[in-house]
Amino acid sequence: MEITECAEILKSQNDILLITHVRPDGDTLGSASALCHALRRMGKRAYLFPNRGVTENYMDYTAPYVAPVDFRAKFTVSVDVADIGLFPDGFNGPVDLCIDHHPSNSGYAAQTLLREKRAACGEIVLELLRAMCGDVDREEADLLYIAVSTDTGCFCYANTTAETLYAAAYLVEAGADNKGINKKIFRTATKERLALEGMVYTGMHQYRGGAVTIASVTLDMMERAGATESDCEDLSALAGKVKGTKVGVTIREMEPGSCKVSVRTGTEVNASAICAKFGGGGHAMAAGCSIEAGCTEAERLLVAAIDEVWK
Ligand SMILES: [Mn+2]
Repeated sequence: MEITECAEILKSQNDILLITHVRPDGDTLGSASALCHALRRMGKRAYLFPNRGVTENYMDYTAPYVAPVDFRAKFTVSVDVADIGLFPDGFNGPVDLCIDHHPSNSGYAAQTLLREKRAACGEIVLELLRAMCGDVDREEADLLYIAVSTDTGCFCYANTTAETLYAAAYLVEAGADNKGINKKIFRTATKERLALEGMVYTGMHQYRGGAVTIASVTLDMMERAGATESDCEDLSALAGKVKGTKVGVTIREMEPGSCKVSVRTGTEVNASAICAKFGGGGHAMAAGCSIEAGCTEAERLLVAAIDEVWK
């Protein structure tokens, strides 16, 4: 679907409900909130479906857009939601329009605006708002800057393109508070998060001469650090920071005997193939799975799986 086509559809609708994904990140929340703000600027009733997973960092930004319990939607739009399995708790569909950038998008919506090469949904929504309203205002610029910067690790990850940087430049010119947002999201951490990181780094194990680094986040570590869920964003990036690592694995104990695993790789090894051994999947360089075992046993199983996949 063309951007202009999508803009026309939204212009013709009212009472619009915007859906963000489960365990919402800055991209889904920033993109959906910016779209919501722009729709209201056009005189429409628009709200975000109340997502229970919004972490503290994003609450102030999304609060003005959350739907009241009696809101009756006539048109539903999902933003950054690749599949129905990622719907937020309490939402079951259907979805009229999906705006997304995940190559894995399953096509569950009646219509889909998909741009697989875009690093963030925020880039797509920026284009959409420019087509719909001609510009973005300061509030939308902040929200879209959050979207674009968070999905690219503040423009550090390999998904960052010239288009991403043009989008960021446009948003800063439109009044986005890039300094304040960068400080708050990328340069500030709770002391609980930092204590947890310290334990994770200290407890890492390496295999195959340091090419495989495995980090564990146990319930005991969480308790000793006094950490909560909002202290746990992006923990899967830590293992890959160790020099020489080609496969970075993070094992997170969710409850005793049950772990969530995330695998990050370079081009040498397929992360998805490793996770497929445990019924999981994802992208070639970033994948995940669950293992019903404690962290120590999960680590043993993962080392064996990596040896099978990476001969
Ligand atoms: Mn995204």
